[in-house]
Amino acid sequence: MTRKASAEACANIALIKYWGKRDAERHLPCNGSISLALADLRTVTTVAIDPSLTADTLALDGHPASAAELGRLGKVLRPLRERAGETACVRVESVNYFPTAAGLASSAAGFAALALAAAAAYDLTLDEPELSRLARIGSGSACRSVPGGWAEWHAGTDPAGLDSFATRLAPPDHWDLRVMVGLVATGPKAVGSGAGMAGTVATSPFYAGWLQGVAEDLPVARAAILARDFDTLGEAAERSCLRMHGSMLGAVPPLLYWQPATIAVMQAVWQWRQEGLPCFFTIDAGPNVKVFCPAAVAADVERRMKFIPGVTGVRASGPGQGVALSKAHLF
Ligand code: 2P0
Repeated sequence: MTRKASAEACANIALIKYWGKRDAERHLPCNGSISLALADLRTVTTVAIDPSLTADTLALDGHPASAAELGRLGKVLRPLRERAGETACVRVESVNYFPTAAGLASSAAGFAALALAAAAAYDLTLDEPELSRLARIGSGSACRSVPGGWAEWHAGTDPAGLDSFATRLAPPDHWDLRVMVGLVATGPKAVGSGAGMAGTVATSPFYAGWLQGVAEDLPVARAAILARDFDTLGEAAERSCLRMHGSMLGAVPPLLYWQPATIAVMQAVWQWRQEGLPCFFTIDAGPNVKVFCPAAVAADVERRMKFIPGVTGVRASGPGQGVALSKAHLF
């Protein structure tokens, strides 16, 4: 008999960024980070335990996964199998409802959904910190998609990562901000974030400054979210983004994810703020720019972004929920 479960999770956008690992195998970060889950950038993952299989299978948006992706799947499944006393293989399908591998953190939603769906398929009940740690083993930022809403990933100090998981700072309806994902490129990027982080930690003289700045920005952003202080949060988020990218520029070889259109959006956002439009940007390990603003001005920001040359699309999203089981199986 095949046991099957599906789960749905949202991507998340880091406002205070995660950049650099103290343990690459376990995805243990050098610094804490703070994020907002995005309701409209979702992944659905179905896991079926199938004793007739001789190896795990994984399909991403209908395509067979690479060996590296299967390796990450195995890392997440291993602790669940040990705990459940199971050896049977699984068939996994995951569908993203947004462009993958373009700095939109599709792996975050995917591994959060995988952790819950796989635990449910193996008939295990994990509490939220356990699920968050499990999702982190697949992809670091995935741990923040488990609680969803406004979330903080605690870097932790435990070598095994027991204290490195995300908790919810506030529910999605705490503050009705909008995030506009400005699409600059949708193809896969040349340097993945894992390699980018490793190069920055190992070679950038700016990395120590990055860590010092993030330690100062975390309490500022946390308090600004709780107080719904938009300008303070926005300033901290832009600072975090720019310092993260600055640390990459100091790496050997240097790492630059921006395209001309990335910079055009950044400069437009600064101009719009001067004109009185409340909005800030943030950029992950890719060329796309996310602009966030209060819901009341979202339509104006979206319209303006679409006019910027090189921006090929804008995907608007409000705050999203944490990971949840879904009755809609993919197969
Ligand atoms: C973040 N990024 O905080 C940062 C900002 C990109 C820039 O987390 O190697 O896919 O799986 O731990 O989580 C993207 O990196 O990396 C990321 P792994 P992940 O969202």
